[in-house]
Amino acid sequence: MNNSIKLNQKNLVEIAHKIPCPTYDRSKLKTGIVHVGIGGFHRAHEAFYTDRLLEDGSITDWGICGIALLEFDTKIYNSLKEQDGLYTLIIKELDGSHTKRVIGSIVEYLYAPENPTTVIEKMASSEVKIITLTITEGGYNYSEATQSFDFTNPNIQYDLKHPEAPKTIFGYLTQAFKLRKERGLEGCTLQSCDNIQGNGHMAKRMLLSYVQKAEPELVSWIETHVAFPNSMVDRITPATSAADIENLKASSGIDDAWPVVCEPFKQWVIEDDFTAGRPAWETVGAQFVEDVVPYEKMKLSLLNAGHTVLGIIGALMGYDTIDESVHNPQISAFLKNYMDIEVTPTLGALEGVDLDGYKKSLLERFGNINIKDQIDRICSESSAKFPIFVLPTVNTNLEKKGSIAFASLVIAAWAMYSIGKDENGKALNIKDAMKSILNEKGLAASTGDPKAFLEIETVFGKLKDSPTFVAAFTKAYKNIAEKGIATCVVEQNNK
Ligand code: CS2
Repeated sequence: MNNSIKLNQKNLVEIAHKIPCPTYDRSKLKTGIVHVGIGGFHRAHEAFYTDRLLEDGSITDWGICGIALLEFDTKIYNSLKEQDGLYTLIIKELDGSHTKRVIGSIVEYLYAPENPTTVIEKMASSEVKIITLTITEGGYNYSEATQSFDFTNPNIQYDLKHPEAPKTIFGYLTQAFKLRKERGLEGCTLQSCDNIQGNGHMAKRMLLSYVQKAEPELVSWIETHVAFPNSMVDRITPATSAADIENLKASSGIDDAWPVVCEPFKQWVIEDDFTAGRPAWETVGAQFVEDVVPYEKMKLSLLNAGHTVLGIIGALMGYDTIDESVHNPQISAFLKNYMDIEVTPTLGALEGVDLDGYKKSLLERFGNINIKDQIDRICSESSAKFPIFVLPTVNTNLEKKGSIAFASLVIAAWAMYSIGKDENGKALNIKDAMKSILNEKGLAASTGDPKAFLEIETVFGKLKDSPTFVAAFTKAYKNIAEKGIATCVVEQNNK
């Protein structure tokens, strides 16, 4: 369409004739939140909830400043900048229809690699009450091998030497909190919105490990002035495709460089522990609870692990999207068995949660044919995901002498996947910070010594020392090598 309108603040009045737009006065908003990591997920989740809240009218102090920390985020940052922080959220409903809205809650945006001082000042500004994070599982710099902060990371080493122009979130937060302390300002809340169990605890532990080395005298200030609430976040947000951008143009006449697409379902469960106030997100559907850890555990070990199961097995079989994978009845039966036989017994009591209903709804969400969630996206950074989504279940079952057969098959499939080809010989697009070591160990495993893959200690920790696990993994690996993954899935279902 030639006569599409560019999405920006100036054109908003006109765009509002096409799809719903913010009706609140964005120029009056104060920036109460700094958010690090402005990918699709944040914009489908926290920014969405906050936009709804702002739409309610009287609230003006919770605008968001979005920070692109990595060079990887340059494109998203540029589109936000061009569009005055505005973007379209496209909710892909189960019936195939699209619900669209322009989201206005991101009112400032900064690109850290070019402007570290401005970012640090923003985080230290007295107006900012909450710093939220979606820096991904790997962003916390936790090593499974040492069960602690990974000081060998070259970027961390860099930050220790260049505190004024850091690269990692830890360097930024340390400088910002140092300024707050020096200026006698109040503390703020650091809220992780990543898929990690006890994400607030993890954020606190990792930050304090870094600060202990970089600025030891800041540790006690942080301990008394910064709250770290845990939270469980959920909304499936596939990567935006070129077709999504074109469809928006064709259907609504809006030219948006980076709309965000997501499923209708959303959930946000947060511990009510905030240092300097918070938005009333509960009025727009978030839940505040005392202990979020059981909810997180349920979500990570069922939804996220479920994704990983569908992604890795589906990738080997040559599927491109999660819905294709789950519509293979043997794969969905496998996933259901994994959830019932291996995960459910590890979950313990979950008050007020209908677990069967939850698992059933997951299969429906995964099967949404309109979402087309990319298997590439799901399998990306598997080296950071397995230790959080799948391996805790294996460890608990090893302790309780429960079944580990389903998980072992998935881990063995991951070893195959790491070689870089699916079972039809097609190249896999592996995106992983540990890609080269995965590939190296994956190849070593394929030359007669499957357990070589388990030597990646930052991922597997001590699992290679468990004879039960090594035996289950080796058996699964050999079976896949001999019969192919599809047959193994069927055989495992029939056991
Ligand atoms: C996915 C998540 O990245 C992954 O592996 O499981 O992005 C998932 O889609 C979200 O956590 C849904 O809330």
